[in-house]
Amino acid sequence: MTRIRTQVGIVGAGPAGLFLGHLLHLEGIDSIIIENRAREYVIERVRAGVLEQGTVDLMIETGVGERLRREGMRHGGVQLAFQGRRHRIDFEELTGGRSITIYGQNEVVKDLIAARCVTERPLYYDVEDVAVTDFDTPKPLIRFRLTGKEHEIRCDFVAGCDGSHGVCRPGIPASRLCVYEREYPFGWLGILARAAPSSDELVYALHERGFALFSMRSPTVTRLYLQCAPDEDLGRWSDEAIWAELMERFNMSDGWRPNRGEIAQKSVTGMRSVVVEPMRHGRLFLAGDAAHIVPPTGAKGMNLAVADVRILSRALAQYYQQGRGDLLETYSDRCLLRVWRAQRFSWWMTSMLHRSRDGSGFDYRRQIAELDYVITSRAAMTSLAESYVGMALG
Ligand code: RFL
Ligand code: PHB
Repeated sequence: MTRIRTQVGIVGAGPAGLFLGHLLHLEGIDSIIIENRAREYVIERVRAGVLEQGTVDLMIETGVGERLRREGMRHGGVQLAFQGRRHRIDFEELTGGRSITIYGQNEVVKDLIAARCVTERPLYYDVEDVAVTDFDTPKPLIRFRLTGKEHEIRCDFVAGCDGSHGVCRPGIPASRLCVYEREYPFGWLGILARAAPSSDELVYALHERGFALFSMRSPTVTRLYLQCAPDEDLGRWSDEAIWAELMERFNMSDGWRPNRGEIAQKSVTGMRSVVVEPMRHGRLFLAGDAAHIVPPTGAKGMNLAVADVRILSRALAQYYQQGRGDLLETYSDRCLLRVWRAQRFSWWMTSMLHRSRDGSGFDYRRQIAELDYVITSRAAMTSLAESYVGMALG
């Protein structure tokens, strides 16, 4: 048995866990990060692409934004497409100069891993059988196996940053949690294509056949999504069928289309909204997807994870530097304010842009009216823009 002692034990090396480790290091606080997947798997996983201004600013301020500054693609707006036409929502003009940046989640993760390696603080991959206990006592315990050996970490606090399928949240007695949940009756089929983006901005499209999203990762890689069934069988989709469906849904009267290219990756994701309250149990603090999930239409998941750990790192810094726990006490409430705002926005974007299968046509006409309102009313487009670029980080 290997026994280790640290101040903060972090479970999960996604954006939440790695960013927390980085922020704590800058405050002089010791941590150990454990991850049950392989390093390559975590880096290769294709996920989010949109960073809010606050996330970008935090990366730059804390010294992990150098490559982001060089390679991130700054976007001053997005486009909404319906009935064959695209309409621009100008974020910069509507929000006093705020914008979003396209930079893959895996790039964020790579930059944070590089920063962690420089600190020489521990980051263990491929750990097995993780169990978190004693978080109701002053000395929580994390147990796991690494290369066949049992390990125990005694710490002051545990950060549950282990995503939606982790062990931290299920380790809390159900009677002490309130879980709010909504499943959506659709999923996204996503592809990465080796093709130059044919638009400088994202295009969110509602078509009679369903939602489609045009995004990108770099000047040579386009990212595209199609609304599908939540349990869609990818095997039924040949590359040709995916392109045919995309071209149909992005059929614009000005002739605009995504560029085609070799499909490098494809996957299907279901969509749900989840919020766990409270986000703290004794000395266990949940952050990121471990505490909440949003449907991806609002592009908020990773940004929420970063916002949570920023609040948590400040609270822990106050505890260690001033011996005070008031920011730890208010951690959950402060995070949940932003989380529920993001849930509302993500739900609204999802319901406005996806085709329900009720077949009556009422919802579709209502959605077109809503989109028409958003592109013609300055108040409505400002509301979308403000929520999309995100609340300033507190
Ligand atoms: P993660 O990234 O899931 O990381 C959790 C980590 O914990 C590990 N883990 C464990 N480690 C140790 N022991 C255990 N028992 C463990 N169990 C699990 C996991 O292997 C993993 O490495 O959660 P985190 O850090 O909270 O980050 C959240 C984000 O990953 C997520 O919210 C976003 O990807 C959501 N998302 C988007 N967010 C945005 O901000 N902007 C976007 O444009 C955006 N687009 C998306 C998205 C998510 C998508 N999918 C695939 C769900 C688009 C898609 C399609
Ligand atoms: C992405 O580029 O992967 C992306 C962009 C916008 C979203 C979701 C995902 O709303």
